Amino acid sequence: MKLPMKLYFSPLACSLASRITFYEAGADIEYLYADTKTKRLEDGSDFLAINPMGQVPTLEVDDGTLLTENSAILQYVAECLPAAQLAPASGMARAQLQKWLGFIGTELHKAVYMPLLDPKAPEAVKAYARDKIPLRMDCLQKHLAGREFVLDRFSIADAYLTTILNWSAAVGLKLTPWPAVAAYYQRMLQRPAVGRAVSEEFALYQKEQAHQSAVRQ
Ligand SMILES: N[C@@H](CCC(=O)N[C@@H](CS)C(=O)NCC(=O)O)C(=O)O
Repeated sequence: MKLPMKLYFSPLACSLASRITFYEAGADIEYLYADTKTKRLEDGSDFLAINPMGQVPTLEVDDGTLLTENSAILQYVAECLPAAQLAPASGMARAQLQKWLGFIGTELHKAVYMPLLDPKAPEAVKAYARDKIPLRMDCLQKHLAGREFVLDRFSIADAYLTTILNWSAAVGLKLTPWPAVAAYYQRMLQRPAVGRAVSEEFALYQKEQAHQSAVRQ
């Protein structure tokens, strides 16, 4: 199914969660590469004119409306694709989804992984972020032990969590002390839509790295 939407993305960045969501739902959209370092799109135009934060994901819908922030984008996309049942509709189940999107976005993405990924973050900042790992991973381990998904079935929370856990190797975070988390991550990668999204973006990431090192020389 083709949807009139554009996703501004960067390979293997947190925008991967939206790609996973679209693939899980069997929806086809337009993907536009945004360089989050230079804040330029592939045609050289200014990404800051589209998202003043210069961040991915940024979603553009057919009337030109722009939506930013992972949590909002994922919930909107899930609502546009109800047959895929990627988000509980209401009540406590919906609140639990929002709780996990909040946990993944603030406690994991921003508090732990972002400072560790950022080459500009001073060592003291990275040490501060590393200190936060055990409590947060222990919580995740406890929740995922004996569960297949974050909620009762695959949801946008899984798309987001898999995207974040996918950075673990890059930041030197071994998941082995948290076996339920490690097994969950491997299980998610086995899903055809997730595997496809990750491998496609990995190829794009390698291309981006090769381009950036060529430009530096
Ligand atoms: N609060 C935003 C954060 C998004 C974000 O941090 N995106 C990163 C990639 S994972 C980015 O675009 N970084 C470039 C920058 O912040 O300049 C959200 O949840 O969507």
